[in-house]
Amino acid sequence: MSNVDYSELIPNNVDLAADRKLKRALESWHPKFMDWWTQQGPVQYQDKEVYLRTAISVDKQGWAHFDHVKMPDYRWGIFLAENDAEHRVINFGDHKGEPVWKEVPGEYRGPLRRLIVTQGDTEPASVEQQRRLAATAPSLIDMRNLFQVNVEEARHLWAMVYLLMAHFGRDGREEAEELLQRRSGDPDKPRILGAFNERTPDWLSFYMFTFFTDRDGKYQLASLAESAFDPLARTCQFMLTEEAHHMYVGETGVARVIQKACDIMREHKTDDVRKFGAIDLPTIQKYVNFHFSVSEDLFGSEISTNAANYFTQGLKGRYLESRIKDDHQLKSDPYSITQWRDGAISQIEVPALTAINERLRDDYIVDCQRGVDRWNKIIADAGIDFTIKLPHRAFHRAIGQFSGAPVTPEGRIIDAATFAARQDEWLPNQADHEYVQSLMEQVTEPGRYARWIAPPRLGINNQPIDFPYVRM
Ligand code: BYC
Repeated sequence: MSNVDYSELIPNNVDLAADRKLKRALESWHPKFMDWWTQQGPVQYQDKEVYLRTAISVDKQGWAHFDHVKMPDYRWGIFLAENDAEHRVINFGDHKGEPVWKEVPGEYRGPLRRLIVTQGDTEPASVEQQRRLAATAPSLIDMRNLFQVNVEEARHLWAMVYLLMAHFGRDGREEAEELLQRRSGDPDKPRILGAFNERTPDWLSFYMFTFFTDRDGKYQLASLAESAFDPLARTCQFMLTEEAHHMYVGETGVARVIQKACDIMREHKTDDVRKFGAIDLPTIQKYVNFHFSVSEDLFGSEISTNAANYFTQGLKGRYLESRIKDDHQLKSDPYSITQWRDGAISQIEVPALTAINERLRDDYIVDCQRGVDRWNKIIADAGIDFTIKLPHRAFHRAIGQFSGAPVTPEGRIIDAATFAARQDEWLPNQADHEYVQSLMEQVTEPGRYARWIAPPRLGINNQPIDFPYVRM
């Protein structure tokens, strides 16, 4: 069933009407979700009409419908990718070759619930992190993109809550409540993963977040899309379709900030673009250093028995598992990782099964580099001698073996005191934050942009860039 039933309070393609108990559970969660959205979703603008896309089908072609809607009227629904569970077999781990599961096997209830809750927790967290940004949106199209990302992250929360309520009984219902109780950055009830408790105080941070942190989302969702638990796999497959736009917002956002810096450098023959109200390339590099390192932490420890177990049990695979040419069980394969041992960085071979997190991080880094290369092309095309670089994987880490290691962005090991003293050179310092913050001003005239960012090349859904994306 690919078309979505919109006659229900909760649009869905999972035949919710046929399961009255589940339908009641979800409908009783709905007002609590709306309370959370009202209190923790975007500040102001809830009464404005926003040009949003809504999923109307899960077909690859034509899954989305665009129209002006007020955010509280957005139809948050439950969409699973096409059902081929009858034919799909498990791709990896000890159950390889067996039919995928439509229900949760009793012995894997705990770890599966944990994975779903961790994934679910990130979604409302990002909405909370971004809730004040509209007040300083650099243009209407940017404001619209922010709101699009927000409503879809909230839909991803629905996706995980559906799985919890449909497959984990009372425990799942309790977890669904708690997903609305934790708060990004709250010391007493923080969100689960580190990056989701950081602040997103300005638009450069927002673009970096959607480039780097949403990309962790892509890789985690792709790994969960391999799961033997079919409802989780299909949920994540459809979430990936929406996720692509979020990374596009990040990549093009940073690209436009770079473009503006380069335009000013050329026009005024100066590196001091701050004098002209733009963001200089060294500051952009510092933001890259911060967001990349914090997002790398989201992959967990390099050597992880949790990840090995998830893989062996068939709960979470590798990125594009079926395209990898090996036995998909990793009983004896090695994998080379970068290690931190006795204050030095070296390569070591470890059992591939234990290095699943690191392999995913490696795939992620390659993907990040591709985007950074595209940013660098803008700089090179402007004839400017500057290269944005991803910092070394050991730089500024808080999770895994490099946690707290005093390593520079170039990968040079220094003593801890020097590292502490020089951090301001590598990460956005207070003055950088204050400068970027000082540029943040709201621009709401269609087709006009704040002076620190270039216009986008393309509009949304073939609309012109000066379209009224938010009706103010
Ligand atoms: N912060 O073996 P380890 C997205 C904990 S983003 C805090 O290293 P494991 C999105 C870990 O829980 C994608 N704690 O890790 C993006 C464990 O705790 P216990 C979100 C952390 O379990 C933008 C201990 O450290 N989805 O969708 O192999 C906007 C040692 O565990 C962190 C997922 O993450 C951390 N960074 O892997 C909106 C997928 N890292 O057991 C949305 C689901 C580790 O000692 N989650 N710990 O209590 C997972 O697959 C895994 O939980 C992780 C960790 C990859 C996160």
